[in-house]
Parts: sequence; C-alpha cells; structure tokens
Amino acid sequence: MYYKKLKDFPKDFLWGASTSAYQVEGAWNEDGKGLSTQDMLTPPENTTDFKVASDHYHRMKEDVQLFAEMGLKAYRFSIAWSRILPEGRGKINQKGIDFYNRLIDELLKYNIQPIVTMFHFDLPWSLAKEGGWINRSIIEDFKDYAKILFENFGDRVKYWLTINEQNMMVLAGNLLGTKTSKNLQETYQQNHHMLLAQAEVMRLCHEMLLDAQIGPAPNISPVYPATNKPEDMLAAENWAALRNWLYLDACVKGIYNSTAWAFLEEKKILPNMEKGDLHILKAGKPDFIAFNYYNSTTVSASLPDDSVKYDKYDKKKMISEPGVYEVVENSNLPKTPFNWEIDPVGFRIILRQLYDRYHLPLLITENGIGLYDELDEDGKINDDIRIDFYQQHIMEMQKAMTDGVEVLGYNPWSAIDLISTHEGFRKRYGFIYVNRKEFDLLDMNRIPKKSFYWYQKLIRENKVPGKIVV
Ligand code: BGP
Repeated sequence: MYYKKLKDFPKDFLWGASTSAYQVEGAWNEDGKGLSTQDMLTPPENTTDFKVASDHYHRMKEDVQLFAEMGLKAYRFSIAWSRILPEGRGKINQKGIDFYNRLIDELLKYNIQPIVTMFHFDLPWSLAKEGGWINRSIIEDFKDYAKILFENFGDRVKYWLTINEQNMMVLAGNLLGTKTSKNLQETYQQNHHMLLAQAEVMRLCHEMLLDAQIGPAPNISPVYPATNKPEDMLAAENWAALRNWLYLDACVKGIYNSTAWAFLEEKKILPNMEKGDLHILKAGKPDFIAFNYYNSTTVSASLPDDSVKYDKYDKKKMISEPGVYEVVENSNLPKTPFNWEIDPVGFRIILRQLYDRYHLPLLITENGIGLYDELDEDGKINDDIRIDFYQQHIMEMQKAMTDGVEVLGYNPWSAIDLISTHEGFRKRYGFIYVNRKEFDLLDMNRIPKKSFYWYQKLIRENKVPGKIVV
C-alpha cells in the first residue's frame, strides 16, 4: 500500500541501541565473575575470543556518556548470569550486582531507559557442564536468577527480555557456542525447558513488578516461497512454523504450533512433557514481542530424498530439511559484505505478520549490518552503507506503523563495536568505533562513526533524515 504521508513516530518512541554482555563487556574473570559457555569456547581460526571484547566493563561510564550524546532514549543490554551467580545458582556475587546497578543508574542519569535481556547465549559453565537446559531443574535455576534480578533492579528497569534468540540456539547452537545437546531430541527437550522457564519468569515478573513489562526476544524472519508453485508456498509455511511460530505460539498463546509439532513427531524428536506443562505455558503472558530482524529467508519445496545442504559458516542460512523445505538464495536481494541478504521491505512484512498474528506491541531489539569498518586518513569512519541500511529499514518500519502496527521502539545492533557471535571483531556493527584489531588491542579508544551523527539527528528530530520514499 502506498501512502501520501506516513504517520509520525510517537513522542515517547524508544530510539535505542543494543549489545550483549559477553560480546561487549570483557573482564571475563574479574570481580568474581564465574565462567560461561562463551568463555570456554575455542574460537574459529583467526578469530579473537571474548576475554577483553570492547572492555565495556571498565569503560562503562565513557560509553554511556557517548550513548547519551547520541541521544539514545533506550539501551538494550544483557546481564551476564555468571556475573550475578558465578556457579549459575547459589551464592550471589555482590560485585556483579554492583556493576549492573552502576550501569542502570548511569543510564537513568541521562534518561536512557534500560531494556534488560536476562540471558543472551552465555550460560554459566557450571550449569552447562551438567547438560544445561536438558535438566528440568534449570527452570528453577532460571527463576531464582530472575528473582534476584527483579529484586535488585526491578525498581528501575521497566522493560525485561527473557531469552535472546532461543530459536537460533535451537537451530544454530553449534555456531553460537550454545550447544550442549547430544542429539535433536535433546535439543527440543532443552527448548521445551526454555519455554517453560520463560513462561514462569514472565509470570514472576508480573507478580513482583507491577509496572514492568516483559517479553521474549527471538530472531524472526519472513519466509518467502521461491516461486508461485503451491509446493514452494507450503515449504515456506513449514519453515516459518519451525523457525518463527514454534517459539512465539508457545510464548504468546501457550500452545505448540501444530505444523512444528507434526514435524517433531515425524522425526521422533518430541520433547517429553509433564502433566501441567501446557498450563505453565499458558500462565506466562508477554506484554510485548521483542524481536531481532536481520533478513528474510527464501525456500523451495524439498523431496524426502534430497540431500541436506548446510552452510556451517553462516548461521542465517540454517539447515535445509529434506521433505520439509530447502533454503535458497533470493536473487532480488543485495548482500552485505558478510553475505547476508538485505531486505528492508521484509522488515515491514514481518512487522505486519507479527502484529496481525499476536496483536501485541512490538519492540525491535536488533537490526543492523556487519561491515569491515576502517579508519580513513583523517581518523574517521564513513559508514555510508550502514546509514543507507538504517535509512531503508527505519522507513519500512514507519510504513508498517502507518499500516497500523504498534511499535514501541527500535534498538539496532549495535550501540558500539563488539565481537560477532562467530566472526570476530573484524565484523563491526556499532555506531561507535572501538580502536582495536582482531588480536591487537591498540588503545581501545572510542570514535563516533558517521552513522552516530546520522542517528543522533534522527532521534533529535524524531524523523528519518532526508527524503521519505512512500
Ligand atoms: C544476533 C545475536 C547477536 C549478534 C547479531 C549479529 O543473532 O543476538 O548476539 O551477534 O545476531 O550476528 P553476528 O554476530 O553473528 O554477525
């Protein structure tokens, strides 16, 4: 639909930016922090580990000051479970609590709303050693951890996110360094426990914090059929059920998506359910749906004896499933230097699909482009490609809002350069450059990129700079 004029962004729109603890903080073994799965990884060849990252733990004040200068209204970050509970359960590490207290207070000093992710890929190692999410008892552990967060930070944090990209941990856990299962049945058992834990924690949040809101944060993508063949459309629906709706139907409606359930049954990988589980799922209600959007997916039909195609270097492509769907390239879409398809219109499409399907407000918790940013001779970063990426995506979001979709805020990835999940420091996403190389830490100075000033202007004026293409 074309409009003569797009709706304005609401005055209280949460223009923000995003990070996660293990990708930005560093200080991996300081002030009593316990080990996490990410600390125990062997990074891919020529790729840094997460030990120092962007050293945000030590430079937090300077970073928040820059976020304030950029004009951020919100900052979405995650709490490292192992900083609060070094063993995953039991003894609390007060220094961990102190760090996040300082961060939250610093943000509020500048009127930046903290949006807190409780778990972002970094499970405490002691829990992972026991099998991680495979043990049903971890549901209690996650609840206890959540209770500590609500008690300590709930007076100031009004937006909570349960689990970051639960669907990606299930579908690409090997790349994310989150995998602790031995086979697919175990993976979906772990998924079931995460769904239960999430539901319990959403319920707890509403019990403990009357004016806070909470929601999930999956990675959501519209799925296109490769052609207008009905079989391709069916394959697209299969993949959408397995990558998107399985997670959100359980979270919002408290039910297992029937297509996804049939797939699990056919593959003999159904999770074991206990009596009362569906009741637990139904009892936890999100206030909004937060989600990360990077790109769309295109699939074609697949026959049962087709070979499995799997690109182990790219978490966005996933495994094709013979007899269910096959992921294919979309020749209509340009790509980032890291080979991810760029699809701003897909963003509008998925915003509409999500809102029509669940009728809950939406919060964008990630969207962005990884680039090989380098300083030019004047010591500047001219990241026009990133500006163009954001310009197009934000415009499509505004169109979706004009279509009637309720969006609470937009928190692109990432506020500042940090380490990619599996492609190191060379893949940069930030509005702020961090002066380090893959292995050489240099001086770690912070340098605002051109996109920093572009986003600053956008937030100040509460509108997309330049000409709006309706
Ligand atoms: C999301 C994750 C983030 C982040 C981002 C970019 O899936 O939630 O942690 O890293 O993707 O992905 P990558 O780092 O693989 O480029």
